[in-house]
Amino acid sequence: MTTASRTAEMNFDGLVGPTHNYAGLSHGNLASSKHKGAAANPRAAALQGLAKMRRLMDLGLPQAVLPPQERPYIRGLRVLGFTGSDSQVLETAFAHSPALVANYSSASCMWTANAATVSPSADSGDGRVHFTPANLTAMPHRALEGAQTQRALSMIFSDAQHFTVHAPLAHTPLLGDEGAANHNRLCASHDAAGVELFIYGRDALGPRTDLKFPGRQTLQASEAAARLHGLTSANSLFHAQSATAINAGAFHNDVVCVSNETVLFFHESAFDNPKVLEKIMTEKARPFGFTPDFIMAPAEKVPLKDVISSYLFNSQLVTLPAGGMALILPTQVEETRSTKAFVDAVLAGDNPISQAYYLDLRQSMANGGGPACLRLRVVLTPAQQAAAHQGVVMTPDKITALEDWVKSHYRDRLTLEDLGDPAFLDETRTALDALTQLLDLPLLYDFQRSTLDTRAPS
Ligand code: SUG
Repeated sequence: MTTASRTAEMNFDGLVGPTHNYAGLSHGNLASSKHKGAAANPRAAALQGLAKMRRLMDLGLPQAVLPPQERPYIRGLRVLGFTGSDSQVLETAFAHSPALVANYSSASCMWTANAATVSPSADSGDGRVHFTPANLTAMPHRALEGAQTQRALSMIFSDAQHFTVHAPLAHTPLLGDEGAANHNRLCASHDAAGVELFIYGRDALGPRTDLKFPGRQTLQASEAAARLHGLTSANSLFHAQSATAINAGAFHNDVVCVSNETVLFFHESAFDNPKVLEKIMTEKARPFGFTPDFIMAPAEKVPLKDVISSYLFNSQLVTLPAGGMALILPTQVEETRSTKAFVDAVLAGDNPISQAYYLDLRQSMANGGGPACLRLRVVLTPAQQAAAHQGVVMTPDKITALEDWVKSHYRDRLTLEDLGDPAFLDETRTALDALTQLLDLPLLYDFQRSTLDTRAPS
């Protein structure tokens, strides 16, 4: 691995799995509902994701991947009482309910911003990086991810001297946890201690009647993650996402907000009482030696509906090795007049953001996943970078190897009818088996451990 000589933020992108499809599973996610039943192109989706990773590496940024999870998830269907060979389990379940199999076949773990909440060792106080895998309780297809995420993170960050991978929080409406998609971190620079900002959609113990779509992240889950990670009231802050944003289709906070080092880049409608948030954050930042840069898009210049359709704030905001920051945006932002004009104004303005790159991520975008959804940020010291599993760290050659792997194993057209086909199950397993060799993660998947074992995954 190209171990950086300094503390750096490493992006762990979700490698898009071979079952990428449009099943319309996410109520409150307008793109997911709109594309329900459309034919997907898993090959293009995976190649678009890899092209994004290559682009960030070309900018000099460290890059890694999280592997796709096992889908269709046969062991999960066995737990529901389907029996026989793996092919029979799939066929019987599909005959019973194609919609059920769609839930057990989703490639949704590609959006690794939802994989976990991560606190760097500079914040946690015990010298370790802490991970809490998200339970994703709000959506049935995503609620399957937590246990497998925990396993993958435990294999990649196995060194207990440097890392603590917690269990996902319990699957209860009280503790709905969607991971880093509702978590920001402000700091003077990535190697410094900072203030972690948790944005929740719902206080599960308080009354909230103004949501027409699910507020997936609860205050109680955010507080639990902060406690588990050793954060204190000095370096954490909890604030509500606005009902206006959720009801307009911002099902995660990262649809209306992104942070990097001193910058909080957000829409006017992102939060309840944004001025209060700015004031408290400014006070909390002071002992950490920085003043936050709040860059807010006013609703009169950038309508919320343009934000939701273009995913302006689901951009990656990265610190360039030579200094300054760049936005990595979906092409939809360039194609939308109000958002393009706003980005141009930000680039010309007096703030740390000096560059913008527009990338084609249409396959993921059609399910409501932009550049920021596709990555989990992990700040690592040089020693932690060296202690992480090197097989998932990207080099230009490894990206090429993964592109070749996609080209030889992925379909370029997938519909909901295909999900019940045992031949497709075999295809996905052949692909995932080959992947574990490429990433040096043997026995990552349940089907590699034992196809006859019907117990719930560990
Ligand atoms: O959870 N879409 C995902 C998109 C997640 C985006 N992530 C962040 N904003 N961080 C979701 O709603 C759609 C799957 C389908 O309909 O087939 C889906 O799961």
